[in-house]
Amino acid sequence: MKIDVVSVFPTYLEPLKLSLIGKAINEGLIELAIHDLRDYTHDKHKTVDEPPYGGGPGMVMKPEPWGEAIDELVNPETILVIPTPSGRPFTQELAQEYSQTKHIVFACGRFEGIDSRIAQYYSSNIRVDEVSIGDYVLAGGEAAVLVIVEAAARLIPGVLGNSESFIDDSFALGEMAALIEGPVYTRPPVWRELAVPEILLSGDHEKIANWRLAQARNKTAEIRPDLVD
Ligand code: 6GU
Repeated sequence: MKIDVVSVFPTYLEPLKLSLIGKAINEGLIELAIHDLRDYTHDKHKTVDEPPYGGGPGMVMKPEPWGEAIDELVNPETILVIPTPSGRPFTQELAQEYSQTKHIVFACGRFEGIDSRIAQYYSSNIRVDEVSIGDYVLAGGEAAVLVIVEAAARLIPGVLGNSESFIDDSFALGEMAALIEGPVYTRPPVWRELAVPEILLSGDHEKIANWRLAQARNKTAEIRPDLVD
């Protein structure tokens, strides 16, 4: 999988080179390139934003530098992802889809966003996803890209050490579909007078699986009733 990220704060994306994703890059499972939007400007001040037409607060990102950057990076199979609080919700299902995508270009807007003609223009030739990671407002798309790439990358076969370790994730698709994972424990068996539930020490794998499913259902009903049928 190839990932290109365009941003006015390219160093914001450096954490992608750490840990799980860094390892996947070193192993050739992911190819990552980070681009500075200002490299696609031509004026002395490397201008990327201007006041919005129609008035209002803040600044809007000009289409020209974005057009030059995206033209250089995309091919007909690329998905162009534009993180924005006005996008469609980013979900585990979309993470799964992105994990199977050959090439994604992320366009990180700052300020009040990118001139809407960018999404409009590229939509007629390639898939353009305007995506939001939640109901709150960030100062720019960079933090959202960290979230989206991490969620997708760990689903690429070979990226996680143990290929089973995402099967019962909260929100994983499959048997535990749309359930929040229940509590987890490791040694010691008693810590500050708190004991690990006895059933987990029983060695009865069927009983343990049923217990975990019940725990997941209870926790989901309690804190995410919206996920329960
Ligand atoms: Cl993807 N971008 C910004 N700027 N704010 C957000 C967001 C994205 N998702 C939620 N809030």
